[in-house]
Amino acid sequence: SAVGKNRTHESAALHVSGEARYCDDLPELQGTLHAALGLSPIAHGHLLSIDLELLRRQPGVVAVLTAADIPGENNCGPLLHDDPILAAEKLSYLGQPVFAIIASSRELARRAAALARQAIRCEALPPVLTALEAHAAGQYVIPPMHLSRGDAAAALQAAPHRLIGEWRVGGQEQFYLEGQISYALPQEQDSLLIHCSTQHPSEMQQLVAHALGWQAHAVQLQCRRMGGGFGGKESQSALFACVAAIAAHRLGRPVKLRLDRDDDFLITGRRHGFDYRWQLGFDGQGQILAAEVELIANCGHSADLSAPVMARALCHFDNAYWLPHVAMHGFCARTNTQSNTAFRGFGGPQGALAIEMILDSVARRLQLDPLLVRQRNFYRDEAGHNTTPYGQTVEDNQLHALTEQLIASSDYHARRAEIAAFNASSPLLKKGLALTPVKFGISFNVVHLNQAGALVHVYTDGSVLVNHGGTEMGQGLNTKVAQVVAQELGLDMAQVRCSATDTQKIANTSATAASTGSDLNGKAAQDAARRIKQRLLPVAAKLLGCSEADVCFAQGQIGAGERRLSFRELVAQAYLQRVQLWSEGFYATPGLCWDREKLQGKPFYYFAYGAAVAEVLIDTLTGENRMLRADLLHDAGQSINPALDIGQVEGAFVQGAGWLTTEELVWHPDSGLLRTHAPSTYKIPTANDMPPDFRVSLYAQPNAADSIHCSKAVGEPPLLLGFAVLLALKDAVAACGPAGCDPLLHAPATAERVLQALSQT
Ligand code: MTE
Ligand code: LUZ
Ligand code: MOS
Repeated sequence: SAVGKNRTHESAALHVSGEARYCDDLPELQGTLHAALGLSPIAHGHLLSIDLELLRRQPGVVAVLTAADIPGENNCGPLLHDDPILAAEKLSYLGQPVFAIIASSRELARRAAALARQAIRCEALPPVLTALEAHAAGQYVIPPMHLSRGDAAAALQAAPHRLIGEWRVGGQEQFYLEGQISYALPQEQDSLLIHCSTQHPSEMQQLVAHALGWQAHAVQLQCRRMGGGFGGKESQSALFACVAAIAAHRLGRPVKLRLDRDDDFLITGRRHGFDYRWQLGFDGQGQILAAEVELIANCGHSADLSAPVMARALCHFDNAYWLPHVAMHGFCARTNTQSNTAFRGFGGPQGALAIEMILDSVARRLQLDPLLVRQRNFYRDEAGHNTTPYGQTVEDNQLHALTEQLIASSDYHARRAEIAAFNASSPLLKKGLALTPVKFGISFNVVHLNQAGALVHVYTDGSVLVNHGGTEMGQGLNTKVAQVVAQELGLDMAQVRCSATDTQKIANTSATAASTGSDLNGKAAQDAARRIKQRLLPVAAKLLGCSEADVCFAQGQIGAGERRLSFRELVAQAYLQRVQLWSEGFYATPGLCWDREKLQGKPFYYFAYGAAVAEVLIDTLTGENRMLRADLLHDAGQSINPALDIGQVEGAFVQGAGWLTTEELVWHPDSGLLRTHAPSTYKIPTANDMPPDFRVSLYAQPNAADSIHCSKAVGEPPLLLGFAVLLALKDAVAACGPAGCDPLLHAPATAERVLQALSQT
C-alpha cells in the first residue's frame, strides 16, 4: 500500500541536485524588469515628499512607483485593511517600503532604492518600540481579548500558596532559505500571471486584484514550491506580489521582485515576542487552583494575523493542564516595528511556554521534581478535569501514557540522579534536565478556513495528475497527498504526480497553515479519487464479469478472484465508454464551532500530543551552553509517511530550541533599526547545535478522530518540544543556587542571559 510507508519526498532528488525550480529559477521572459524597494529611514513619522527626479535619473531606472501609483486599494493586510503596500503619509517602522524602483537589472534597481535616505523627506516622531511601552499607553492593533473560567480572583485569594511573576520571550525570524519573491507576467486583456513564493495563493490573488481594482478572475497565482515558509509567507508575501503586479501591469512588461536577506528582515514581521505578568494559586502538592495571566504581544505596526495568533496563544496557555479557575487577558500591542505574523505554532508556543515556566517555578518553590508537578496537573479522563478553558472537552487524552513511555525510554529518573551527582562534584560545569509535554489543537481557529479542494486527472495511459489547494514548502504535503491518491486507486507512486498550486485549478483555498495541509487536502484528494473510482467500478465489473463489490484496486491491478486487468486497460476502456476520468474533491472539517467574542466552543478537530526530554550542559563562568541529549516522543497518529513525520519532528524541535536559546532580535532603542538583520548577527541553529545524542520516535496511536488515514497533523506541534531545552537550562542554572531557588531566566536564553540568571543564584 502507498500509505503508512516511508517514501522519499517527491522532490528530494531535485532538492539535492539543485534541479528543483524555485521562483527565481524560472526562465526569465525577454524584457523582464526588476524591482527593489526604497525603505523608510525612520521608525515613526510623517512622509513629506519623495525626490522622484533623483531616483528617475539613476542608471537603468525605468520607473519609480509610490502609493499614488496604486490604482486600487493601497492595502496588503489580510484581515484589517491597515497595511499599506507603499507608505502614503504615515511612516510606521524603520524599513517600511515607501517607493519601488523598477529597473533594467536587479543590481541597478537596488542601487537606486538604496538612495531612500536622500530621496525621502520626512518628519520624525518618537517611536514606541516595546510592547510594554505600548501597553502602558493603551496602544493596541485590536481590542484586548479575555478568556476565563470560574472565579480566578477569589480562588487566588483562597489558595494556600501564591506566586506572582513576570517573564518574557523574544520573537523569531522565519529565516526561510528562499526569501520573499514574486514574478508578475502581464497577460492579454488586462490580466496577470504571478509566480509567487507563498503559502496562500488565493489571498495573494485577492489582494493583487484589490490593489489593481480588478476582479479576482483576472489574476492567476502559481506556486510550485517554496524554499520554506514557516508562516512567514502566509500573509506577508502579499506586499511583494502587489508591487510586482502593479509594476508589471503599468509597464506592460514582466517584473520580478526578489528581496535580499537584509531587506527581508527589515520589511517583514515574524513570531510575536510576548511579555507576561502572572499570578498562580496552588496547594502544597503543586496542584494548580487558580491562574491569572496577562499576555502582551508585540504586534508591530499593524494587525496582520495578530488576532488569531493571540486567540491561539490564549487557547494554549492551558497546554497539558487542567486549570480550574483561570482568567487570561491578551493585549496586542502596537509598536513601530515590522508587523508580526504567523510562525510555526501561531501563538500556541507563546501561550503554552508561559504555563511551563510557571509550573517550573511552582515545583522549585515546593522543592519537587518539575515533572511530578506537571503530571499532577495533567488533564484527566474524568468530568471536572477534562475541559479546556475555552469549553472543548479533551478527548483521546494521550498525555499520561505518552509521558510514561518517554520517561522509560529516556531513562529520566536514573539520569536525574546521575545529573545531581555530577553537579555535586562539578563546580564550574553544571548539567540540567527537563521533560516538557505538548498538547496542540489542530484546525484553523477560524472555522470557515477549515476547507479544501482537489482536482484529480486520470489520463488514458493510466497516469494520474493530482492538484490541490495546499502549497509545498518542504514539509512533504505533495508526497502525502500523492500517497493518498495512489492508495485510493491502488496505484504505484510512480503513476501519480502532483503539479504546482494554481488559483486557476482550485479556487478560494485557505493558507497552507495551522498544520492542516495534509488533513484538509488529503481528504479532498481522497474524495476526488473516490469519485473516479466509483465511476470506474461498473466498467471494471463488466469487464471482469463480477459484481462491483468484488472488484479490488491494488498494485496497479484491478482484480476479482483470478481475473486481472491493469489500471491502464481499465482506464482506456472507460474512456471509450465516455466515462469521466477526472474529478474534483472537497472537504470541510466537521463538528467545529467557535464564538470569537466569548472565545468558547470547539475550535479544534482533535489534539496532537508529544513530550521531550532535554539534557544540557552550562559553563558557569561564561554562560555558554550546549545540548547533550534530546529524546522526543511525538504523536503523529497513524503516520501516512513516518520518514517525513520524523523529519518534521526533528526540524520543529531544533527550530523551537533555536527560538529559546540563540535567536535574538535587537532593535536600536532610539532609531528603531533592527540590528540583527542578517545571519552574521541573527543566529539560527546549525548542524553543530544538534544534540550529539538525538532520539526521535513517533507515538504510534491512530487518531481517534476521523482524519485522513487516522494520521495527525505534524507541522507545528513538535516546535513546542523545544521548551525542554530552555527548562533544562533553567534547571542547570538552579543547580548553582540553594535548594528551592528559582532563577529568572528570560528567553532567548543566550549565553549572556544564562550568565545573568547565574548571578542571581
Ligand atoms: N516544514 C518545512 N520543511 N518548511 C516549512 O516552511 N512550515 C511549517 C510546517 N513544516 C514548514 C515546515 C508550518 S508553519 C506549517 S503550518 C506546516 O508545515 C504547514 O504544512 P502542513 O500543514 O502541510 O503540515
Ligand atoms: N488560525 C490558526 C489562523 O490557527 N492558524 C493559522 O495559521 C491561521 N491563519 C489565519 C487565520 N487564522
Ligand atoms: Mo504555519 S505558522 O500555520 O504557517
